[in-house]
Amino acid sequence: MSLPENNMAVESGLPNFQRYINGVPVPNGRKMLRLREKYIIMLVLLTFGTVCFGAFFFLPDLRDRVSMDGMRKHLRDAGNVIFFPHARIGPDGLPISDKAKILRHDEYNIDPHRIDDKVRLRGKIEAAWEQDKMDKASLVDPLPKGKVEKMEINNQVVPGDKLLDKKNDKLKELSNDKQKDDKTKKINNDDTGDVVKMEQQGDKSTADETGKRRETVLKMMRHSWDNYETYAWGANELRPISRHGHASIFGNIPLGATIVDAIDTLYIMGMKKEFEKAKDWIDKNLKFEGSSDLSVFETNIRFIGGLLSAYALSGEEMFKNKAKMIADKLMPAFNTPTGIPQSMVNVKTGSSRNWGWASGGCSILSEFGSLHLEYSYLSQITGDKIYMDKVMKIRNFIQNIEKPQGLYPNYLNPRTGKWCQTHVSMGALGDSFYEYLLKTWLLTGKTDKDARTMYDGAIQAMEDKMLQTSKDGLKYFAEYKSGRLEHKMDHLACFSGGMMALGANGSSNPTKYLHLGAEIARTCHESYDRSATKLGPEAFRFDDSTQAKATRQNEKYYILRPEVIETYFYMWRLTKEQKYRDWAWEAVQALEKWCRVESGYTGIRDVYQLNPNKDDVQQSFFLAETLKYLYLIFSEDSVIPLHKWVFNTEAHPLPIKS
Ligand code: DMJ
Repeated sequence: MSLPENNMAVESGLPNFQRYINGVPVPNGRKMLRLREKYIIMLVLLTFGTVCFGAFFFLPDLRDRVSMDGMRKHLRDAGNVIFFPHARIGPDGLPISDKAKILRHDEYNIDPHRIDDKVRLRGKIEAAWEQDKMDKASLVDPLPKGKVEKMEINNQVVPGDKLLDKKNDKLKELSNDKQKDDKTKKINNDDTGDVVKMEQQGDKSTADETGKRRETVLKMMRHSWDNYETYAWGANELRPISRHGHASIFGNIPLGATIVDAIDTLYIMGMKKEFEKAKDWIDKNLKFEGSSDLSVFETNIRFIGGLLSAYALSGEEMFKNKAKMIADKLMPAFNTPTGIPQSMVNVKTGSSRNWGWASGGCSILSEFGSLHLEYSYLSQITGDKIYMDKVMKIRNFIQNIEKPQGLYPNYLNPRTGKWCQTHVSMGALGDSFYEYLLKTWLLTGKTDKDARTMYDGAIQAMEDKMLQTSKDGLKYFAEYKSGRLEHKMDHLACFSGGMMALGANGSSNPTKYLHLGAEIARTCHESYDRSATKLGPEAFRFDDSTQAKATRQNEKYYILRPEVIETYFYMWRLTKEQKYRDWAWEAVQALEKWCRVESGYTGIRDVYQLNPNKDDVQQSFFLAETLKYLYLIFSEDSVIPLHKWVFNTEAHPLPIKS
């Protein structure tokens, strides 16, 4: 049987490159490529070229870091984490797999300081609690219990022994006497009958208006607190719309994060009944015994900071003991060759680790750099130097290693002691490191000169490399990424206006830094003013067509953050320009309009939309920071005076060492 003509390959048993289409042989022998084939080849070459170009210019980490030797070290240092990555935990405390979605660092509702979600986590007021009602006047010029040598109250020097012996009565008496002299006006708080001291300065109308604004903030605090108490007592945070507890960054163990974070605000606002209830809960329930990985940074700034502040304000030993108990549980994090702590500790097992996403398991600058205030104060009040030793080891290490162009990158490997990349930020991942250098200098009564020197050097480098002026004249700190700038400023970075102003005194050029603080405040105010809700986005950008506005959907949310208001607070205290009080009042009105719900306050998903969707989370820092700074803006300077107190990064005041 003859084979069909078109089956020559089978016939000969040899390969043949004859092609057939529908059984019909396609003639061989064509020498030229068809036009379509040429286009395909060109397209392939073009794609290849684009990928190479992109890899070189847009992946600076790779360009900087990829070498066989580097790769070998990276694999060695990563240990088994690289093969068995830890489960990542979502903001509600559930493993990400349970959420059936991927959490990204900048995803909506993720605080970059909360790590994996980013994620994402600061004399006492020796005024006594009055037996029947809280007299706000007794909050004047507070000092820490047992540490007072002498105290100046309204220009009178009072010896420490007198204060200690008759502390509350004496303070109240002195304050009240002075108030009478000054014809200080008092008004009744309609909720409780508590007495709030009015302005001593300015004309009557200013005083009245400011007093009303302060009352409004007090009512906001009551609304937040009462609803937390009603619907989420003992849980970490409140879900104000669904009306139940929210696990938060601290996972499913109910640690009462809101109670501890807010307790000093309750004290400062004179909410005595609530303070006592919070104190009782902490005394009986705050144990930190569950098995959960906790962020060392967030636990420090919110829990240890909150407890230390409550101790400094009230003198109650219980707060100090609780702070020490928690700090002791975090100790395993510091067991690294460099002393740079890891990000998380399991308080039950004592195991510690870093976030997998953090540049391959590195420690984060803003986290290990934001322990110094709390740990040094804890050593001071307990007499145990172990806490101070831990933070001094971090300090010495950072001080001695090489800084690329004077800058401090966001990630550091705690095993090798090398920077993990060269991204630098005044916002997420960097921010409070700089803040703590300055504030450590202040907390030590300006004796820790190394801290000041490091602060000045870091700020100078950031000014040189990152400080920008937009087309319409707004100053902002861009993000520095391996020599290139990303023209974006985080809401978090807006704290830097206040920091610049606070650091002006003691700098080489006080006028310049006070002015820079004012400029950053203006920029951040613009980011609020340019939105429909008059609240600011999570991050805003600058380019040819955009100035101080968010351009990406996942940067348009507002989660009750404090940083812009924090800067208004410092600018008000340091300049006394009325506009800062007015800007703060704008924020109050916007919060009332868009974030207040029947059972508390919620974040919103898009500041550029009227009637925005809500995230149903009342963050604990709203009570700890946002409301506290608002209250202080509308109070006299003698309520937490800046020459006696330093706020940690969660707005928890600690007394300056005299
Ligand atoms: C707070 O927990 C602290 O202010 C921290 O330093 C940064 N992020 C939040 C509030 O936005």
